[in-house]
Amino acid sequence: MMDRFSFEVTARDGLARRGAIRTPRGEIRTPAFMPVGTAATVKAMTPESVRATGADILLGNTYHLMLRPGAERVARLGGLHRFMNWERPILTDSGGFQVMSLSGLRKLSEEGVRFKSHIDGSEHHLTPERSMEIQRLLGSDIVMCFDECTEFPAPKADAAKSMALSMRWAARSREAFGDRPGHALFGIQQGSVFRDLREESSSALKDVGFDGYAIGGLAVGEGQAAMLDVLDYAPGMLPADHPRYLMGVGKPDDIVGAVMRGVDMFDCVLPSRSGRTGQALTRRGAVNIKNARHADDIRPLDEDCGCPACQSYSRAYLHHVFKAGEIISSMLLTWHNLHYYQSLMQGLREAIEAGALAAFVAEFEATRAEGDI
Ligand code: PRF
Ligand code: ZN
Repeated sequence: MMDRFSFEVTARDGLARRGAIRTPRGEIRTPAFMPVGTAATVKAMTPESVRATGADILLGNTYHLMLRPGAERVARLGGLHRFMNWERPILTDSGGFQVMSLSGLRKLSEEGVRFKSHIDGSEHHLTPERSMEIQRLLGSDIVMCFDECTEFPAPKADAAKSMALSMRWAARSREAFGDRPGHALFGIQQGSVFRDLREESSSALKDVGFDGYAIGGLAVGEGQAAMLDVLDYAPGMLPADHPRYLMGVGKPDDIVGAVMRGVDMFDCVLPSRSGRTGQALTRRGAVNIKNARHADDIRPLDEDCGCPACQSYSRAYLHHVFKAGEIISSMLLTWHNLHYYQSLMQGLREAIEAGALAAFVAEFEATRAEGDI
């Protein structure tokens, strides 16, 4: 049925999958990268320009939007899609992760999390039920379960306790979400770097049953090698006929490694945030546009990039506008970075379709330099 949420794997190469998530608001080609639009904007970009980079879906945040401008207000204004002028799918994170990383005083209980806003110090309570309500008010297409991201490192007993709480919250999230045709609810696997906890978490989630399954609690300081060790087994614990989403990841090589291990969806602030701090991510590696050696360089960031920053501007100009603190610096570097991420995803999708992922990855690795180029 047209108005339902569905996922189809259309090609495989090793463990990697090429697929399509279909929603009433449009199709999401997987493997997919979701630009982060935390506060109802992908910073420094218009929605039209985000779409022009090739994005099929954005990520929004319960935590930020509940504090400002407020979920009930967004609902009165016609929902997040209309509010921010993005009519395609939106996935919203559930708030718990952002509470722990951003808010002031917070108190965790079985019920949920009490916390003080990082904006004005006001007091709030977030529970699985309230998180589901906020994400419904926003009009989110893909809703995330309310969970606790276990800190790293954590003793195994603590990781087990935290994971068990997240699994009870997942069941409450499922119950509160109800039946909403055309909208999806994703469970979130936790368990830190412990294989048996990851297994326990997956079976708890599968018992409840979700439309998609996320891998949470990674990219929290364990390092790439430890993350990839977990990804050697974690995706395989999740149902093959549903999308798998690795939350908050990552650098281009993290994404490539995770796609090879069977992950379908990603989000990360890296391309947008580093755009604003003067770092361009390219096929050949990172370019630090602040560096004085770019001041007289007439070349673009990347000769082979089709983005507006590379088509029409020199490194010298990008260096100048960054040093001068001009707004266009953030705009052009963010555009380039998001374009690079989306072209990487397109390359991965085409490689999987062609059964040529190994060659694509070899080329990806050979082209990249460590450090600044
Ligand atoms: N849980 C939620 N959001 C997240 C994470 C998580 O574990 C992570 C971990 N990298 C990023 N964002 N709900
Ligand atoms: Zn470019």
